[in-house]
Amino acid sequence: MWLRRKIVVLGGHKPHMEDRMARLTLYHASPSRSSVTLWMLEELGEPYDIHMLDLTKGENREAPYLAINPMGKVPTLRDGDTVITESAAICTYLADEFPDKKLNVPVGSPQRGVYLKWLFFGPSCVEPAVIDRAAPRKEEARRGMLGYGDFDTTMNTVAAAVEKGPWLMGEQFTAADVVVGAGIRWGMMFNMIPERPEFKAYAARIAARPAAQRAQTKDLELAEKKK
Ligand SMILES: N[C@@H](CCC(=O)N[C@@H](CS)C(=O)NCC(=O)O)C(=O)O
Repeated sequence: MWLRRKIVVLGGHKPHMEDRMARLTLYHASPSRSSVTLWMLEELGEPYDIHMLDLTKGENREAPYLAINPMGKVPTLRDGDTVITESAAICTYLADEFPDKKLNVPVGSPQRGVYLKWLFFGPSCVEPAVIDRAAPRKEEARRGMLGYGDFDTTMNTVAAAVEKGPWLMGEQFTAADVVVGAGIRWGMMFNMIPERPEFKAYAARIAARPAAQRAQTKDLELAEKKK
């Protein structure tokens, strides 16, 4: 069947046998927003399969994929019978599902609220602020109407949070750093976010993480294979 044939087995840290299906499958396109979740899976270190979709061929708009993600977007994560879409939700889910990996702040911890704030801040504030700046709206929306307020306040808020570091939650690296950190790195790469010292230092700390490096290498290999 279409969805089965296209599965590429890559595994997390350790590649596993081609005939064994991992618990987790990422429906992915390289490079794309889905790369955030590829990085998250590498941080997690659990085995996973990758199902590649070619967005240029519109495979994400074909019926079998729309059946699991009606938005026709990547990423989608399958964990057994559970299907999760939205990259920040996937990162949140994985961190909570594998608490021994210490990538979440558990329910009951006094810091859980702040952790959730950052997980939502990525898609609610950082991403729309950057996209609006890159492709300004014709009629300038009023600050109060925009969920993120304005670009500078959004960026100042993240900068203040990562200035001390090393991570958003202090000493603990969490899924929130994957979500927000990916946005900051991506924005700086395309000159859509100013290269201020707080962001440069934060991005450098991220770039030094072996999991971030593995994810980047994998993504480049996958993009190359597509050609
Ligand atoms: N809010 C979604 C956005 C996902 C998204 O826009 N993915 C793009 C790739 S960067 C996509 O699938 N585009 C293909 C399309 O819309 O046809 C998330 O964060 O997961």
